[in-house]
Amino acid sequence: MSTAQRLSLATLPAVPAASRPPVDPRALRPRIVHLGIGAFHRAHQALATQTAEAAHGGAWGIAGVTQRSRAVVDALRPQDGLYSFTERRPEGPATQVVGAVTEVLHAADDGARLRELLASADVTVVTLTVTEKGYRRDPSGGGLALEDPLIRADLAGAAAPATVVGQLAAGLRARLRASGAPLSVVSCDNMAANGAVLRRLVRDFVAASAWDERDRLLDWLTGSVAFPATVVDRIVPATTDADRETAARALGVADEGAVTGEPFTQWVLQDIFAADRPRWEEAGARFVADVAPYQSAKLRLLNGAHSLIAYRGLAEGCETVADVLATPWGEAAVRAYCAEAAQSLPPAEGLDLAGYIDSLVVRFANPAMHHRIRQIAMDGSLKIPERWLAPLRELRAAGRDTPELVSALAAWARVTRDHALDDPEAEALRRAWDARPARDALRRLLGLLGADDLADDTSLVTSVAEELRSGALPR
Ligand code: CS2
Repeated sequence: MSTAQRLSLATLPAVPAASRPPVDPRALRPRIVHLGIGAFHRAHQALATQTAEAAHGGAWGIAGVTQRSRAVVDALRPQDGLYSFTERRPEGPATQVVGAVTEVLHAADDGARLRELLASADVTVVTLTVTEKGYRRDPSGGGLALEDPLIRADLAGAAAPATVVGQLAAGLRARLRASGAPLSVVSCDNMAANGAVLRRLVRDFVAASAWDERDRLLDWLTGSVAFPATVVDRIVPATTDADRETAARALGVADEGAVTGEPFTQWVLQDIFAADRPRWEEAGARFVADVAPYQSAKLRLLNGAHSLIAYRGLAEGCETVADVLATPWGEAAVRAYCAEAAQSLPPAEGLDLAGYIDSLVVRFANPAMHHRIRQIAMDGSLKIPERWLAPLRELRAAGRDTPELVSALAAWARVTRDHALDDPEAEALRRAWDARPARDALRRLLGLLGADDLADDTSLVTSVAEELRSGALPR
């Protein structure tokens, strides 16, 4: 079989019919701008957009923007935006081409086109998956980090803003000038209250700018731009060469943009859109008044358990999530952690937490996933506050014991001490261990998580230090 040819509009007719997109990619136009066109977006929102389009039409195409890496541009531009998604079913992979992406932009190189699209009244939705660190929040978890050098440069009027918030604010300003057409800006990142957070960051940026129309822009944002909160869920491991080979075998052409993911997918959105949008409900998305119960359950159970698996697994020499689940302690550790974290979740209608936890164990154990724990361990300093510290604070305030969260923190602390981490705070985390005794190092670590309150909680710090000293193996 020759796969020298790349997937593209020209080679699409050669792809087996069952794997071709259910829509004609040529009939779409950019009506959505997506910031952060990584694997997750391609395996989740882009796929849902295509399903919605196939069922309901609307010509919903996506202009996908990559922030720094040119790899996505190099992968997708020669392929006319086409790529494949391979669902990793335990019984074997299933590959389908997605044709929802109509153009790929690089934020720095294509700044003018990005602004033009954000100003266009034909674009009514902006979605984002830029990871926690893309938001540039103040380390204490509040508003925009106004001291961040890139935010400062963007505020000083960089021609192509380097930060996501700078790009959005500049685009919204251009939109108000062009038409003032309403718009929905949809954060799809793993943060509690992601809509409200993003709204605040954009407003902080505008308020700190020297723009003449600053006040008018803030008024218009209030009345015409919605920032719905969302919960997104699908486990999407980083694509490997083996995945690209699987895709090429299924397609008969090479696909440099291939992505893969688990069968499960979920999208819950706050029903406050300001303008036209794809009928994502056709793809199973749920529109609800309040996403908060879903968000906390997902962040604290799935993502929290993921981080636990990552740090305990690293310390134990495991490679993948499924490896951890296959150890004698893996499933029990996940269940014990989830049982504790679930105590921080209020009962919510339609949310069966016990069933959710059972399904997590099955999803994590899927041997077809090869989900590397190093991928999850990345950027822990930004993930842990959302996943562990929020439930930890609430449970402690309610007078509850938190042995599992304490032991999770000890596992993370051990990894910051013994392993090199991919984290914006990696250097500071390592240097925290210059302090002795361990309790002082732990206080510093908690400070780096923006949790000075917990760093001052002597009983918590002592418990984590004891867990660390005992070197207790996972329960
Ligand atoms: C993971 C998430 O890498 C991580 O931090 O916990 O990417 C997780 O796989 C997704 O949120 C699942 O929806």
